[in-house]
Amino acid sequence: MATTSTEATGLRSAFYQELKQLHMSPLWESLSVLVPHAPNGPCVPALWKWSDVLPFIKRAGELITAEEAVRRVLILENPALPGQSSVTQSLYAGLQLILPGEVAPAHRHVQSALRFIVHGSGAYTAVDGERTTMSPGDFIITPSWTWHDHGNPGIEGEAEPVVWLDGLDIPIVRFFDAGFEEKATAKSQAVSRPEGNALARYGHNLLPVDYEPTSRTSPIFSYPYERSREVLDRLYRDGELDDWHGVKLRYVNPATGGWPMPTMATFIQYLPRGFASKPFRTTDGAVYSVVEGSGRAIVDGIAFEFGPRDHFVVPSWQTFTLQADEDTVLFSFSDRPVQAALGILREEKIAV
Ligand code: GTQ
Repeated sequence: MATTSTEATGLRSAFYQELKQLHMSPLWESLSVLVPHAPNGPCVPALWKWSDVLPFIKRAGELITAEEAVRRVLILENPALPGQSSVTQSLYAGLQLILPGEVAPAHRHVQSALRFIVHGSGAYTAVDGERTTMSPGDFIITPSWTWHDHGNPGIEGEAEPVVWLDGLDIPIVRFFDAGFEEKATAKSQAVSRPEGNALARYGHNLLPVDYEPTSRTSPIFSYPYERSREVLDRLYRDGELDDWHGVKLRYVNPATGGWPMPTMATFIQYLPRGFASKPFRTTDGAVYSVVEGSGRAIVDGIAFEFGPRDHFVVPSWQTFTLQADEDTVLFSFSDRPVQAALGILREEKIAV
């Protein structure tokens, strides 16, 4: 028997070698990896402390201008995916800096982008002729294929450097090999609408009478923190605390009730001081930005201690709990709309 098996092994590896020349391979050698019993991707959980990151952001600001860089961003790479510019297999995250007096020139691309303001106020992003001024905790959208430029009109020495989290579906678009990009001729796009116009039209449970959605993306570009924070507070006071999520809300496209972007879901969540969630797992791994408070995420038994402006990533299907030492607000984003559209999203609230 042993001889036969050794002989078989030898014959098989010779066969595999020959097969390679035809650019073919035997499924039975990789079946359990290709069709895993449960998600078995390479991503690991990781934490980026603001105190570690900030000095590097400042140095980037000294080394290159926003204009030269086009986008002066330090990418958050999953430690298990070095060089892939990915924080999970489907998501990109980065921290973008814009200094007073700078402009990041107008361009457009197929990739959808979200901005979550981490530090500083007074910079703007312009989409569709409307500028939105950024404040910490605001969630801002750049829809697929829309012209956008960023600027910080403040005076050097007076105005603040502004840093925000960029969340893009770069790996998804790369996966489909469907990326296009164009540079605008003008550095900044012309302003054709007053600030707040989109929020007035679409953000008050009303819509212009003849409005028909023309894209899959929310017509609101900005979801100000003030409003989200107020709702979290109110719902907590009304007793709506989930054992797994605390008070967790999803941002919506007010014209459809669906996700604000076709490829990325965004959430804002409140965990009161002393809250310890029950364990949870979901196939939509997510990137978190800590707005207020402190505590820890315990992912597969490893604790990641977080405070304001820290970022962390929880990969697909890894069991995690969230604990708050102070009243805590977390923003997060994931590829949930894609998984939901494909019918492959799975999540589990684990009872203990
Ligand atoms: O602001 O347009 O972090 O195009 C990566 C690619 C930001 C942007 C990023 C981009 C942008």
